[in-house]
Amino acid sequence: MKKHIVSAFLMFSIISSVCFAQTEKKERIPLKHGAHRIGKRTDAYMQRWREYGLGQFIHWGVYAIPGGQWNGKTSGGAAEWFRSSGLISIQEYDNLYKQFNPTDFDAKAWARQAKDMGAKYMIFTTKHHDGFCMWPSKYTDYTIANTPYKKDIVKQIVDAYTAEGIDVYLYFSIIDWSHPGYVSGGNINSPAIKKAYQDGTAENPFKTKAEEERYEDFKTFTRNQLFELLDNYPQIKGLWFDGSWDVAWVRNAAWVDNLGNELREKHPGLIIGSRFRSDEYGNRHEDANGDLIDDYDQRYERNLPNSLEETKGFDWDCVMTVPENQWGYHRDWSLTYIKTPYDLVEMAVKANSMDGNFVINFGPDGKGNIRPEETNIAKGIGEWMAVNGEAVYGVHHSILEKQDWGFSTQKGNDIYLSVFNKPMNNILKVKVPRSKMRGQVYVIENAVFISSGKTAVINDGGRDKSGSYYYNIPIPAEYQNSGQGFVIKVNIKEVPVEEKGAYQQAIT
Ligand code: FHN
Repeated sequence: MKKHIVSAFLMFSIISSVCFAQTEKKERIPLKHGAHRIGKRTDAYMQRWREYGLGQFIHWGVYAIPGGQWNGKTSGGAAEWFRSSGLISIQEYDNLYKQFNPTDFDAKAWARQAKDMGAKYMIFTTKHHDGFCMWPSKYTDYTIANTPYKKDIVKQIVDAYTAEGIDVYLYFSIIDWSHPGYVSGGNINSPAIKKAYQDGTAENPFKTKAEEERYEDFKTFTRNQLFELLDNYPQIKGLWFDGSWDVAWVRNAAWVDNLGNELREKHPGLIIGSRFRSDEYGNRHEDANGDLIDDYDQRYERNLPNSLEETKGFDWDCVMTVPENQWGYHRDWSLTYIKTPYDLVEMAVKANSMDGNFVINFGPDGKGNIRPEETNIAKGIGEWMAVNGEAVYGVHHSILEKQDWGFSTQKGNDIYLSVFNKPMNNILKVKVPRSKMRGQVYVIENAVFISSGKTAVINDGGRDKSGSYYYNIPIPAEYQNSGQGFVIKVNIKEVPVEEKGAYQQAIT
């Protein structure tokens, strides 16, 4: 008997120590340059950002002149990386600006097109990795001021888009191949480089003392340019950084962190995503404790998260190309699959259903024209947004679980069912979860097809073992072959329910 008591006690101790170990809180790593806030920003600027739903990205620079081709040869790589394609000499590339004369550029027409597409914010490349500045920076000669065109392109963009009510964010590349002090220490995203960096065995990116000193000049130059952008274009809402994976930049985490504070101090409300800086251990986006660095997660480039859980509750956006991987203008779009307006709308709503914004990239040509294919895409998306935009703007993820027919978003008690995979039987089965309140259930009331304003028929489909209700909504003929995603807006309500016996589990 005693033996049994002892072993029961032992078992209890083992179980409780295992449980304790499991629930024990992970020690937080003290960080000086990790996230400076746990949880989301709650101010009005960021609230506005959260409500955008859809944005436009524009990659434009001197790389638009070759457009991925040179001397009859075509690069399969990204057009904005053409300087490194091997098809053009560095010297030729670095002199392209002398021909940059985009006489067809009409910022107002671009802004109108973006507005008609339904974009609420836009991101413009002030300077890509080649270092060419689309504004007349006083800190370098490699700028628009020294082209035949001469006029400040950033100013025209900021003014025109702001006038259309579209918020502007300025893209700025940390990588700058044109600056003599710029040094690349490799990409911290590479596991081997990151490990070496953390072990202290990484090669010093600076080969000489002089190189290290020149990098200090580069830092000052970068800082000056950023302040110059904020001075010149005070209407902008945020800075969109790129290329900060560079180890030379990562090594300067403390300095970069301080720069971020200075920029925010100068420009209240400034929004900066997670591509600006790393913590002192080289962690980007999420710091060593898993907290988001800066205001929103910028990890989603050309891909979307698969679930709301994957986003970890962070604010985020996804930037998407129309071809597979072309941001700048590439003359030959036959190289990869080209997304259709349908694809892009579906991706946008998918992003919105997981609390993200979706940003579609455009790459105008060397004369300042948006290519006809992109104009058609903007038009197609705009037509859908004009009718169904309610399902995209100012919404958040809904209480419904992800269902096979598409995505759902929510605003107050309205849930938008965006249907992209219409069921073969033309009956939409909608699963509504049980309320978390005991004795209550969610019920759907009033369902409307938002493009026609017609009321949808809602048939009760019964409930399952979890207490979730099913509704069957017949899809009318006009939506059965429309070839487009459509939206049904339903109103959801919590009501008391009378329990009628338990569901019996299968006995197997
Ligand atoms: O190398 C760039 C690329 O050219 C493009 O600008 C994208 C946009 O997010 N960012 C970099 C790759 O992540």
